[in-house]
Amino acid sequence: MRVLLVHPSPLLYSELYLRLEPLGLERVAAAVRAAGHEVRLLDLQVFDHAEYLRELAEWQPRAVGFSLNYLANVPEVIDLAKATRAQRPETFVFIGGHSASFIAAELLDHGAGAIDCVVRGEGEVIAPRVLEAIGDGGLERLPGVVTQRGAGPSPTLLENLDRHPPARDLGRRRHRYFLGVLDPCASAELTRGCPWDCSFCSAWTFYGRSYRKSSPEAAAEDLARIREPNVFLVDDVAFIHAEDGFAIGREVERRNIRKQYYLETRCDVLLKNQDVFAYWRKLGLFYMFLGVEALDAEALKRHRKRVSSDANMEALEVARKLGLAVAINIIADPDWDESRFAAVRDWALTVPEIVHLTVATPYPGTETWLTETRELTSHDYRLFDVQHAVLPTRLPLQRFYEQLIQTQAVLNRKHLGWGAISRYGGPLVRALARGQTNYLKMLWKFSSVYNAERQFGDHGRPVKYALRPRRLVAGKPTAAQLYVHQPVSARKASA
Ligand code: B12
Ligand code: SF4
Repeated sequence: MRVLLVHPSPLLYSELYLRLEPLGLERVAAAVRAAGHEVRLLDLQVFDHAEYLRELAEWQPRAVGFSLNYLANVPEVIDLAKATRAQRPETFVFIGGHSASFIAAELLDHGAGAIDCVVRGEGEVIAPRVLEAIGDGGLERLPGVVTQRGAGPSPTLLENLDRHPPARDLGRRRHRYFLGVLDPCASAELTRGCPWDCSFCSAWTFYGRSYRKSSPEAAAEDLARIREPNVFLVDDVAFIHAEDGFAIGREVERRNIRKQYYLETRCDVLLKNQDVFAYWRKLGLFYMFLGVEALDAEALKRHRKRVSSDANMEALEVARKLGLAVAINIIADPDWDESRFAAVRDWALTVPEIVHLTVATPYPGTETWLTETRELTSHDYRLFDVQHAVLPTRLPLQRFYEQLIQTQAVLNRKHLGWGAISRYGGPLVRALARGQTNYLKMLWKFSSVYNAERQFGDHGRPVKYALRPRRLVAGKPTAAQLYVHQPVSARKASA
């Protein structure tokens, strides 16, 4: 059957720093294609809604699957599902992805009959089974599948990450994918999952705190297939186990694959496994993101980061010695006043790293969603993008945004505008020589994207779809309340 897989539009972030291929959807596409279906992929980060509706009318897919990793995309995806149903009532509509997995029932409610099912958890194994079951009435018995009639058992994890490498050939307008100066940039996955349990994050609750790896051969084979000169390694925490990083690296070296890489990791992992990062530096590692999150011990404890401030600073030193470009993130709490913002600005200006600020946001699927006692000030999905405050601010809201933007603007001077030209002149010239202008276009865009008035104004928009109110839990949340894929210990206990 004809299956169209769709990724929604970009959020605030992607208007400026990056735009990346929908890797998860490409893996689902590979699995669906392997099951014998004809598959197309449409990424609304680089196509528009009119182009989607045209494809629907002209290609007439039997099924449309939407990827919903980001909560802020919920209203868009619901409206697209409704538009799909209105235009082609016989088309089967299903939704999967990270955020969808935590709010399956409420998506079906919002869809008011336009969504046939929501698929929780990893899509590679289950998506072909869903397509097979269309029309037989037994969808809700499949693992991870939720329909208006009920929900199947817990989703099952993909046993072998080597299966279904991403169908990158289905991507169109790939030249539009970039990550800062890495322009153009592809994405790849070497390992999946995270064994830590930070309170603000849902990567661990999604995968049941599991960790899986590709075989060195399959990982290198996948990198070898990539045509772009730059690769974003999307692993939640890169090189948790040094031996896995070395094994893949050796295979990359053996095949003489030359790329520039960006990856994300933890400071304690960098400290512990310096050798593997140094090795990958030789293989082309260029840019890395370190999840610092907070400068003080109290906030690190609240985030359950399990790392000390001293270790974070030591890791920055190590990254500098390795000659890596580093971006770090700090979580701004809505409770911050002017002096806290000023302290971050002062600190950030003393370090060479690129410092990002995101706003503390309880997401469904995180522990803070269940335990954060401050009331949410908004249930508008669109504001859940870590750039808006959905908890009460100590400062008047507009003043909070002014401080946030002022701080981001100061920090951004380092890597946007003329600051960037002086730092990244070489890579920029190389990108331009390849005809790539994504990075150049973003250099002077900061104030049109990040704008206190725009962000404040976003709170006044009429809300068509609202997030279901939370039910707080007393004490520690249970596995059933937290996880999409149940951790091995919980699976054993319920067996
Ligand atoms: C890579 C990544 C990005 C990339 C996105 C690339 C892209 N175009 O999709 C970039 C860097 C742009 C990004 C940005 C942001 N991200 Co991000 N990102 C990730 C990360 C680390 C990995 C995602 C990934 O590629 N995984 C590998 C692939 C194979 O898995 P997958 O995409 O989940 O797909 C699988 C399933 O979800 C499912 N599936 C997916 N789609 C579909 C569709 C169907 C039909 C089916 C059946 C199944 C299915 O099957 C796939 C295969 O198993 C996740 C963490 C995580 N572990 O998920 C955070 C994560 C998704 N990001 C998050 C956030 C908050 C953001 C930002 C808002 C802010 C920020 N600071 O990071 C921005 C805004 C994004 C935007 N749209 O503009 C949060 C999500 C919060 C939420 N609930 O909304 C996560 C969970 C991180 C976290 N720590 O909590 N991100
Ligand atoms: S923030 Fe990073 S280390 Fe913490 S749980 Fe999420 S992915 Fe793991």
